[in-house]
Amino acid sequence: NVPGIITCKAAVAWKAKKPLTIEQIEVMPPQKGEVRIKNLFSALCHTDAYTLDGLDPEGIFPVILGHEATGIVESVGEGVKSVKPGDYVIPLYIPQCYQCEYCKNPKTNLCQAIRVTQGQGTMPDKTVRYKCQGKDVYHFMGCSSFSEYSVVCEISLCKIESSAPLDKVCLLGCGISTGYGAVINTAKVEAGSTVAVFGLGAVGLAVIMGAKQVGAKRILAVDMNSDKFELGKLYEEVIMTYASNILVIFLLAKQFGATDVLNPKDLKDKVPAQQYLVENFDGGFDYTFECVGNVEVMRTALECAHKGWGVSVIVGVAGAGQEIKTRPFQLVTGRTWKGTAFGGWKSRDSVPKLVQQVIDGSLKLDGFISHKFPFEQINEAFELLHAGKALRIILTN
Ligand code: NAD
Ligand code: AHE
Ligand code: ZN
Repeated sequence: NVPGIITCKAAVAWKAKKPLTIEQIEVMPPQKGEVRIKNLFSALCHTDAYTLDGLDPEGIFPVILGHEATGIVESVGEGVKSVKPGDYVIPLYIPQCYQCEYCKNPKTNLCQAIRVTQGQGTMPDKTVRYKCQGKDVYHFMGCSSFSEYSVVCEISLCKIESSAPLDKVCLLGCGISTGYGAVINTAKVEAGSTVAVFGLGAVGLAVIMGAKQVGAKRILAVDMNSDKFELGKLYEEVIMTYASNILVIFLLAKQFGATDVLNPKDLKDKVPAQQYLVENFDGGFDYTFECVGNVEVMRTALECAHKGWGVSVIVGVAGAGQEIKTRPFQLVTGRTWKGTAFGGWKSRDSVPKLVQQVIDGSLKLDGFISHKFPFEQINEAFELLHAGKALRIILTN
């Protein structure tokens, strides 16, 4: 039987910087090579806010945001073989087609099969599958998880174990996989290394978790947001004590494995942070990770990487027109500047393995979840993220 149009609820971003509105939308049936999924849980990532704030050069409105989710297949289009209705899935904003030059190159996870149309907010045939009040609504990062139903390409999906905690493994759709993969795949941090992490959101904390797991001997956690968390009980694993907020952040970072903490605002003698770090941390770090999206922090992270061998990984996303700079001498004297997308994971091969690690308990996600909201509270969720008062907020779609 040919699937029909589904009318369902979705959070539509009509314009940049405006709150989303919960709307009734029409979701068209999946075309050739496409899959329609029912989203079960979706989490907010800073990148959703980045695009909603109009900072994304590929940002296009009206759009359905969201790219960190779990779902269940509702129907499949012509030729779809790897999933069937009823399968549990995680949508992947970096697909894996196995055919393109990038999928065939072990050095990258950046499948390019649908990158151009995905960046234009459409499906590969340059049309969209969402309508609201008679108007076309664009796709986002090939996922658009802030909707009851989404249409995604088969290559942008991986099937996962039905026994997985579906309300948690949505985090493997972006932030946690990215931070963890930045350590394992992009930097390939060795045991005994020293590591500095800038930005203690879910991504930065996942870097700390990965660095601890590979046996880093020293992990410096850097953040400057002084009112990051509300006081009081934040989430199951960590009962927040009544301490200064920045201390709460650092308690949390220590919870994940940080051995040292720094709030750059505390640098009394106002030397540049990188100078302070080089002078006070044995000449700098073997690996540094920027998980903020701030080009100044990116420079600091590079310049506190150790002379001769330090590697700095950019994870943060900086807006249109933003550029990084440093003296070439920093690189000439042995530092390496690199970046990561989705932690370097080849997505359809890797995410099911990460889900398995969650099922067998070797990868823990609870500490990253600060709030669980009904879908209708999505605007409040964005406010909390903007206010720096949340880690990952899970929405029940
Ligand atoms: P978040 O907003 O939850 O966390 C950012 C943290 O940085 C906050 O704790 C904030 O207090 C801190 N911060 C802000 N300014 C700072 C400064 N000047 N110095 C130190 N700390 C500072 O964000 P997130 O969801 O963890 O994402 C972090 C970044 O990574 C964002 O830019 C996001 O777009 C990007 N991201 C990239 C990828 C990728 O594939 N490359 C994947 C996911 C997220
Ligand atoms: N459209 C944005 C892209 C920004 C960006 O770098 N995105 C990351 C993922 S962030 C997920 O939270 C990424 O994987 N990029 C790879 C790609 O192909 O875009 C912009 O700024 O242009
Ligand atoms: Zn993300």
